[in-house]
Amino acid sequence: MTFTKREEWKKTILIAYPSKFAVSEALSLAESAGYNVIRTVSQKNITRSKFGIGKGKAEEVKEIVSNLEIDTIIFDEMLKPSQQYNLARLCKVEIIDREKLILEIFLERATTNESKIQVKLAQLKYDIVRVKEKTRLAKLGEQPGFYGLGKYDADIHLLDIKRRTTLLKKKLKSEERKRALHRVQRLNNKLPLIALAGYTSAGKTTLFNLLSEEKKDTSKSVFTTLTTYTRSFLIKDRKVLISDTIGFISRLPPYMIEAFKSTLSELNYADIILLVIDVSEDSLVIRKKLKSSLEILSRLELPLDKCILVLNKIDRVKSNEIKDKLNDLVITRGMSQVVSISAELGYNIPRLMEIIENRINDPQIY
Ligand SMILES: Nc1nc2c(ncn2[C@@H]2O[C@H](COP(=O)(O)OP(=O)(O)O)[C@@H](O)[C@H]2O)c(=O)[nH]1
Ligand SMILES: [Mg+2]
Repeated sequence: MTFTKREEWKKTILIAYPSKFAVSEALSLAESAGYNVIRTVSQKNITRSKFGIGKGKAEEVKEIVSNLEIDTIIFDEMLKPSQQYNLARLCKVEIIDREKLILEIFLERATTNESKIQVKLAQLKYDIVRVKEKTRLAKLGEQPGFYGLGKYDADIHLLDIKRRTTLLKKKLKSEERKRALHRVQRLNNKLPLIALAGYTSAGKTTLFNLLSEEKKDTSKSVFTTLTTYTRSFLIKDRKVLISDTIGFISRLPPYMIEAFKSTLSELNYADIILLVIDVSEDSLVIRKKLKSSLEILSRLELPLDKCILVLNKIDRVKSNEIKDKLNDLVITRGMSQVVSISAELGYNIPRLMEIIENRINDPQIY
């Protein structure tokens, strides 16, 4: 995954819908799961019955797989086990569909026991339909052991999955009890926590790296390196924590919601949430993403007044468009502050820091 060198990442073809948004989101997701996408194949309809894509396109993909020595195909849509199997059998490589890709990322990002359990539960849900398909195919005399349906041990069957599900649900209950305790500890820490939220590819990680590297906290405190995704940094000598989250993902199947929420658990403890939006996108996309971001935050019961709206990638917006785009975002009622930045170029970061500083010095918060 992400900790290996890029050259060691799996060589991957991405099959996605042709929209710019769909492709860029899928690329970011693939990248954060450690796949090296060297070719993107787009098709309008990727929900066809046999292979997901049409027969001709599938043959084309097969060619590319063998010519470029591809290891994996990422299919940016949910595939039925039979489709996944058919395509894998045709192309002779593993097919990672959208659900599987998201689950891999969740697993990598799950930091608490609770979120690990949530992700495992979601994985078992994903597996169960595939094990069923495997049994069905085996009865038909097929040998579904390779590629398509995952590398399950032969002895993993439905009963085992059900047993594990029951066990995990029990563990989950006890973890939920512990969570209350964890929250109390967090409050005792007294270190302000800033969490990053927003859609994939908005620039959260870029901003996270910028803030935590530039204003690095070099003291040898236990908090200096919490996890890969939470670091501490200094604002005018005051130590604060910052957490990068996986962020929001579109088209999430309902059974993954709990796992998704738990990968965002840092948001629950955050004093400040930086909601990062990519303003280089079309106004329509921006509006849509902002709207659903606010919906997700409210579903997670996170108060909007904790949020600072960070409009990122301002370097890619023409100056005459900036005003229009900002006017367009008047729907940000309830969000007390808005700041435009470029995380890549470091533009307006002092202003962002100032806003954060004022927030954490607000006696209403502490
Ligand atoms: N032009 C420009 N690109 C940016 C900016 N911030 C991030 N990016 C790019 O946007 C892409 C996604 O950024 P990333 O931080 O991984 O997004 P995340 O998915 O929200 O963590 C990367 O290719 C970044 O280099 C910015 O301010 N300006
Ligand atoms: Mg990121």
